[in-house]
Amino acid sequence: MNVLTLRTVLLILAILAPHFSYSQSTVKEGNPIITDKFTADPAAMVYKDSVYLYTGHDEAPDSKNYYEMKEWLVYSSADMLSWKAHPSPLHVNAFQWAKGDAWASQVIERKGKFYWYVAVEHNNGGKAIGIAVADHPLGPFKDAIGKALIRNDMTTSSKISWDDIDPSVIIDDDGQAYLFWGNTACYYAKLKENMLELDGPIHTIQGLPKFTEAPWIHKRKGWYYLSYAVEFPEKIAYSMSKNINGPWTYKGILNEIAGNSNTNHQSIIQFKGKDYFIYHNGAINPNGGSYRRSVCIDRLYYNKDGSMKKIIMTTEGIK
Ligand code: FUB
Repeated sequence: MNVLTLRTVLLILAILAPHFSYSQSTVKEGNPIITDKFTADPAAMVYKDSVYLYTGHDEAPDSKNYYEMKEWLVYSSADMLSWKAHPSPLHVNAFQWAKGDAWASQVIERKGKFYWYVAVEHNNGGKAIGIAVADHPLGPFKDAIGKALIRNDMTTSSKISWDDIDPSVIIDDDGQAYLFWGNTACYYAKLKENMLELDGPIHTIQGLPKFTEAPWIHKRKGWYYLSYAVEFPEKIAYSMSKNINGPWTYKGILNEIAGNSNTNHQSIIQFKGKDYFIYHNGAINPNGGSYRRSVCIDRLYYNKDGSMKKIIMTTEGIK
């Protein structure tokens, strides 16, 4: 085999590897759903007959009281109970313009491509939002634009350097895509059809009392829901609107403080007719906590008027 052929074979194997090499397949009852690693900032995507659960990876040693996050993880399930762990599809080193901090993220599909919006620390300082792209939900993902989509100098409503984190993305029924994100100020902007460029100005959202971070945008039966973390330690609250541009009406607390974790970071999906609230706590003993977090899932229920019932966090999880 000559060098060129060998290189081609190795490249094909690298591309196919994520689809065949499952490192773990578990049917585990109860919360947290993953116990062999610390997982945080869940963002679930329903695609065809499966749910793909993208998470951050808390790697801080027990002695460290701050985030240590270098890569993102992905799990898949056809029933929300049995989760397959796949090789990490994205490392922060994929973004040459970033120097670390693989923080919260969300993946969305458009026309057979998968766009992964991630928060990282920019080489020039301040948090920023990048985009990775792939042809399959399990990757391989690569930097889609070779630079940050959102930089700290592009947003001025909050003076802190970490206000450009926690991206959440939606494609509305008319095909218009929107990106939401923020910390202490909540921002949103339209995305072009290519999902790689902003399509207009960045707006700062009003009507989200005590907004801290972690916006998650979803739509159901003509209502837009913007859930987000409030205060610190964080609870999850939400606002509703009939228009994605607002005005937003505050609807109250959706989830209480998640035990011994300062953060809670929710993802909301409907899958096979049931609604789920996915979040993290610090429940793995003995070292779980704010910087060694674990993803949990509980059921979400709506009232007849479209508002959401308060989440009951359980150790039993879903059945
Ligand atoms: O994981 C790092 C940060 O903690 C996230 O960006 C926030 O949402 C909080 O969960």
